[in-house]
Amino acid sequence: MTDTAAPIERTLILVKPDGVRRGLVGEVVRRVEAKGYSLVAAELRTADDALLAAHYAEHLGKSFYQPLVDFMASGPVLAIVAEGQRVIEAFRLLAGATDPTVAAPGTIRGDLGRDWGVAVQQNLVHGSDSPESAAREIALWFPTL
Ligand code: D4T
Repeated sequence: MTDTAAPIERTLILVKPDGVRRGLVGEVVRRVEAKGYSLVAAELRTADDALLAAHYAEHLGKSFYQPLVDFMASGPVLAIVAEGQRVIEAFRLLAGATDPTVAAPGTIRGDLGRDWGVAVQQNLVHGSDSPESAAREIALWFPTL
């Protein structure tokens, strides 16, 4: 069996409003770069309702949808496109489990996150979960890329 080279991928990373408020932008970027991935784009911006509705369309109708959208619009996020072989999978592992209280130590959420009263809402970062999600999310956040 031949081992073929993995294709170069791109993923959308968001440092959520809690991460920006806590001054953790540099720490998240440091971990992405230290792991060996390249930044393709980065922009600090406050997302509007239309962007968040599109980004979180899969969660529409869930009990946590509106509180999540309100939280995500509560301040600026750092939107990043990062690139490299298997970066989608790798950033999900760097981020750790959705619930920061139980996310493994060593991960962004596990090292830096906790339950502040809304168990899994303020979990510092988002990362695309598949190549299809990455393409959809990058087109939403960086339509000119
Ligand atoms: P994201 O999409 O932000 O990288 O998170 P995950 O992939 O780890 O988790 P998710 O899609 O299940 O949830 C998306 C987003 O919704 C928030 N959330 C989630 C919430 O506020 N309450 C909840 O009960 C759940 C399940 C956190 C992340």
